[in-house]
Amino acid sequence: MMKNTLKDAALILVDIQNDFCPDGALAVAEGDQIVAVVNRMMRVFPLVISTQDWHPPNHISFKEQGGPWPPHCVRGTRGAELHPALKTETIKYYFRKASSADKDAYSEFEGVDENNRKLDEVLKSLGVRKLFVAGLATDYCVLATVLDGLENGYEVYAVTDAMRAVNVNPDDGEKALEEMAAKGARLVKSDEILKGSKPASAAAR
Ligand code: VGL
Ligand code: ZN
Repeated sequence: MMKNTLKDAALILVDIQNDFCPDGALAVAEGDQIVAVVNRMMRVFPLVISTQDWHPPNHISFKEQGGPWPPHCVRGTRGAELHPALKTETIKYYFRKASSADKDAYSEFEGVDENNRKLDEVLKSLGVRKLFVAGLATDYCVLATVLDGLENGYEVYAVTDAMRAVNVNPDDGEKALEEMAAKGARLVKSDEILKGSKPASAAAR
């Protein structure tokens, strides 16, 4: 199904960080279970990008500042680190977002890499046309990133078994998937991607 279609594709790994995994500060149920799935998927993509929620200690989204969340993903802490089992060898770019105290951001399109480049700029410069989005959490940063990807003109695939939801309300994750699909994203399973795909050559990365 996906044969030969991943040449101009990027795998975007959204916020696979300790604080969004069980025992983390903003734990997502089964958040850690996606790690094995994304580790398997990476090898068929010519480009893999990882992102992080990266807040200062007094961030506006934290309850003490009137925000909705417990403190999480504070820059430089263990909770903000990527899950230790995530394979990083093929990750080419790292983006971080929501780094200033007075502004929150859910979409990874608002983040910057180590050279202060925006995600859209890097993707366009590399000729990427398709985004495969996985990560945490389905109902916040994955949703916002998928919708922004569509708005920025990409063909967007949401890899449904490689994401988990916060589910403040029990069906938030389901609703997020419905919204993605309604706006034009394609919902796929990691197996469908892996089935017809050969490993990407290291040179392509
Ligand atoms: C996220 C809630 C707060 C996310 C980030 O990465 O989905 N959710 N900050
Ligand atoms: Zn956050």
